[in-house]
Amino acid sequence: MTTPPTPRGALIAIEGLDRAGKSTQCDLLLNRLISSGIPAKLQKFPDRSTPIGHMINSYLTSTSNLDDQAIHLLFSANRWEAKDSILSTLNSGTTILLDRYIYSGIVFSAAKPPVPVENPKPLSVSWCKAPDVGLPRPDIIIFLNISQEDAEKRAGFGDERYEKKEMQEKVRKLFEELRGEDSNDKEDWWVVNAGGTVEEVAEEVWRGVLEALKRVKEGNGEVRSIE
Ligand code: NYM
Ligand code: MG
Repeated sequence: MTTPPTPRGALIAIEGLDRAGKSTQCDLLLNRLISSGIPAKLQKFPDRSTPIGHMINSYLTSTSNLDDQAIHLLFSANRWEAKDSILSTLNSGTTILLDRYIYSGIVFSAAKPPVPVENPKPLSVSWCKAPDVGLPRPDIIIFLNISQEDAEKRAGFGDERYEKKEMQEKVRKLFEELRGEDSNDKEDWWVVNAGGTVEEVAEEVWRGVLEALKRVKEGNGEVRSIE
């Protein structure tokens, strides 16, 4: 008698602006999955623990300066270096929660103000997406949507690069564009109102997770790729 193959894990991306509550929700979700008997693992991007991650960390904490294109490609390389481990983890039946993924990669780079000499125009969304084409595509992108007002009520920004009001406003707009315009991926987005209590948000996030698990069950077992 042969045992049926283990169904693959789901690939679930959690996205949102800074202070939307992503890390809190990822921790709660990880516990809930595991206590429901669903093997799961968290993968945070940027992963600051690798050599590429160290370079990203010094850029974000402003101990180093990098060209806008170069840092963009490092964020993408930081995902590529995790690709094999993501795929083998999923194929062994473990679900992965991504705390940020290519979508943060696209919008944060495209939101940067142009530098007149080096970049007379902002980096375009299509340029920013290109290096991520071919990476594993999430079964769902759970977007923690927080209003400007609610975001402002939360504790102040940290002092990392990008944690400034003007930048966050551009990021918000670009996330909206990405969710609306990218008709190819439209069905992938699961927008959650992140303005509620931690428990309320966790409930809506959980419904997104159930949807992702259903998609995996109904799919052909293959992990799709970013197109
Ligand atoms: N960020 C994150 C990017 O600019 N590009 C990327 O590809 C990713 C994954 O890094 N402000 C930005 C968004 C955040 C910053 O993330 C650090 P975190 O989640 O605070 O460690
Ligand atoms: Mg941060």
